[in-house]
Amino acid sequence: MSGAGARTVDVPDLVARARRGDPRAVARLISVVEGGAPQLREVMAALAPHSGGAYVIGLTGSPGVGKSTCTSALTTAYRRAGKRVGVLAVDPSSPFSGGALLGDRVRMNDHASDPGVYIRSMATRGRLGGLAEAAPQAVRVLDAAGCEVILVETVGVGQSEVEIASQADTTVVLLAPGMGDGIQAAKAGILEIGDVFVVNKADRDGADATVRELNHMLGLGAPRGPGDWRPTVTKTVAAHGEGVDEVVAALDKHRAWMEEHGELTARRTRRAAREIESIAVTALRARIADIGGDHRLGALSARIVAGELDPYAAADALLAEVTGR
Ligand SMILES: Nc1nc2c(ncn2[C@@H]2O[C@H](COP(=O)(O)OP(=O)(O)O)[C@@H](O)[C@H]2O)c(=O)[nH]1
Ligand SMILES: [Mg+2]
Repeated sequence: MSGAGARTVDVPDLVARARRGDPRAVARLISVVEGGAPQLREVMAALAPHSGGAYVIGLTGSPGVGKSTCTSALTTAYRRAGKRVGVLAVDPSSPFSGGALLGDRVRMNDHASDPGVYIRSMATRGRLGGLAEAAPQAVRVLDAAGCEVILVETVGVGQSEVEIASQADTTVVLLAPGMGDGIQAAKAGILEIGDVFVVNKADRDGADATVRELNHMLGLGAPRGPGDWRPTVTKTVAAHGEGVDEVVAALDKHRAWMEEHGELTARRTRRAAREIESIAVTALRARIADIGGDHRLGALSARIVAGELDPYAAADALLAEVTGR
């Protein structure tokens, strides 16, 4: 190996090892996709034939609601059912990334020593856009590595997190009693994205009221047809593993419903379409920069201001230059 030496990645070897369940190979592949390394394209091409087998579950909700605790409890439940589990924590304050109470860390350490569980937390790098782009690629790595269930934890506070949640096959929205969480949920638009709702911390006062409020608000939504999915609402005490089997049952039910109605493929197809578009738009921006975008834009803009050109014709001219047509 010469020149690029140390940074060169033997992609076919790495993919083969990841598929045999080597956690270091999985970690390396995720680092490649996360860092947008030169071999990102080669990695994605090598993974493509091996993806599509995983059931991707997104968990979202306000900080502190119990997403990490619930993710851990779900991991335990799926492991008991003999499934290989991948966990992707994109919550920067997540216990998976070490920012938690000792109890949470101990629980995750239990999973960390289990060869049937792969846990990865993703840095936001202070840029939500970067995160949104890398997360689906990291999911693909876990998928190709043979994880049958992938749990993706995200903070449900902004548009970007909502987008990440929408990259899952099934989206779980967590709420907790009190703190006006129900109203916050409506504001953040997460009522629309939830397939399975979980009222966690049911050991606290007001859980039943939150369930009622949630059911009421879900009932106010668009009228559903007879075959439509009706979001489920269950209570959990994730810290004690209570109610987790009911959540698993709700997830099974939602997955079965999606398969029966062609919704699983439809969702994945919509997701892929958005992903292609996003990659293409990013590539287009890069090419505009390559052809001296600022200069070209400046010249075209001056002609618009002078009344010689309209913005649509100017955009056409720019696109023609970029695409060579
Ligand atoms: N009382 C109670 N506390 C819980 C429950 N589930 C989680 N917690 C605690 O709530 C805190 C936040 O949980 P965490 O899973 O980190 O929330 P996240 O920020 O949504 O990931 C931790 O101290 C947990 O131990 C529960 O069901 N009941
Ligand atoms: Mg967390």
